[in-house]
Amino acid sequence: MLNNEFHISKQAKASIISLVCSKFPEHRTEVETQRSLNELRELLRTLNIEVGYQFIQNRKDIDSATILGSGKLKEIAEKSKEEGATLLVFDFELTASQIRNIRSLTDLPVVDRVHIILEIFSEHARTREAKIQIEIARMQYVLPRLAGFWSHLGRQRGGIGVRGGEGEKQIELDRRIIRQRIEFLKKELKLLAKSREQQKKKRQNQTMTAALVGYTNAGKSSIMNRLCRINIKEEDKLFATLDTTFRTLNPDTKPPMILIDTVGFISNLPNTLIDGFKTTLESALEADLLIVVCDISDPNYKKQLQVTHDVLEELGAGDKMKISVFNKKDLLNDPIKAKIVKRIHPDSFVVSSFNQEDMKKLRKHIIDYFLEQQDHYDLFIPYDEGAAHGTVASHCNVMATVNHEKGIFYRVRIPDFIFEQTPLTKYVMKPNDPRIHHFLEMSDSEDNEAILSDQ
Ligand SMILES: Nc1nc2c(ncn2[C@@H]2O[C@H](COP(=O)(O)OP(=O)(O)OP(=O)(O)O)[C@@H](O)[C@H]2O)c(=O)[nH]1
Ligand SMILES: [Mg+2]
Repeated sequence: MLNNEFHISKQAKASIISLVCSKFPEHRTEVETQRSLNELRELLRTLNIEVGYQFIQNRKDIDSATILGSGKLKEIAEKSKEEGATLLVFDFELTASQIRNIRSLTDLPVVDRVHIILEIFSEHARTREAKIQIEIARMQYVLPRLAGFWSHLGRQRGGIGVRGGEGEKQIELDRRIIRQRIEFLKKELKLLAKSREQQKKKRQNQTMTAALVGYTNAGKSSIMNRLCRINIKEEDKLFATLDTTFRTLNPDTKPPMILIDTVGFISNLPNTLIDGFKTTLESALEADLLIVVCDISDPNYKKQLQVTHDVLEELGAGDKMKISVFNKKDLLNDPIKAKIVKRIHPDSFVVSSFNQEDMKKLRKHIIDYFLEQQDHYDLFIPYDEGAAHGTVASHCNVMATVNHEKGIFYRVRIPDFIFEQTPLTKYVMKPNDPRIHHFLEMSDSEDNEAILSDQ
């Protein structure tokens, strides 16, 4: 029904349209406008929609009825039709009446950037929760714009348009159906959220989590794949990932370390989607560590990084512990750029997810970070206490071991709330025990190689 009818036809050829206007955020200068249009091209490429002409108008003020001037819009329509374009895509959000007005001036279907993003999201959603969130967002977007859509649809259906009274009645009916559907979906979403909450409680205190966040196409899923050696969809398309995915970074650590892959950010993310994805992102934002991934080869990487930090701030994750990862260094023509970035962000990693050495270093850094968060304990366990040795193996991260004639010395790292639940407390050596220094000298000290060894 409605749900299918509001999808954009993939056979469309689109003209893309924007403006430069000092009063219009994100479109104040030619550079900003062009940057955003390039991104719109990528969004359309992701949908396999061909892009024809690009039009930009310089304006002092915005025309509230049509944004661009009516003369310009007529010219755009003429040229677009000549070229065989069947769709006008505006690189900013349009209101219902603006869509209607532009449509009647140009006699071509009109969609905006938000509609395109929603279209991509609805194609890429995989889990039930993501699908519902997108359907709600789409319907909330469609609801006020229904009249505009109806006139397209009337034409598409019978080629004769919709007669006044009949159309209005139908619109009212559609509105009611959509509102009921939104209510129904919201209830379903609540139920799903409840079960996710229960799963989260189960995970809490049993795992350490790091979430990969960042602009769309930065390489989050690729890094996740390399770090966990698994296979998550990675594609040169915007918004390849829409569902939060959990994977074990290292099954050998205690508790296990989990990496989370998340949906990518984009500038001007539609508000309806920010709300919808807050729930999906929430589990990621509760992670102990955020790994902020940025595509350093993109000329707009600074802007992308800014958007990422702004969205994190908006989601209340501004103060979380973060590691910055600048990815795709292999695509840099000028190696100086990597050095400059490293100087500005001294604690960051400049990597390529294709480079094994880089991924190994990053993985070690994340694991070390988690281990350093844990308390260390020095234990001495006599040989005949078999159960205790078993507990060390099953519950602790063993950083060093030394065999002695009476037993085994262990230096372990383990969160205190877990350690206190084990029967190991009675084997803890006093901090000033002179044997500790001696044992540590004999061992390779805090060598994490065992924990880092390939899975
Ligand atoms: N040259 C190069 N390409 C990379 C690198 N890392 C990832 N890519 C490519 O960049 C594209 C996007 O990668 P993804 O891992 O899907 O990006 P993502 O951040 O998960 O994107 P979304 O899920 O859309 O938010 C894919 O075509 C990857 O193969 C890299 O280090 N160098
Ligand atoms: Mg991804």
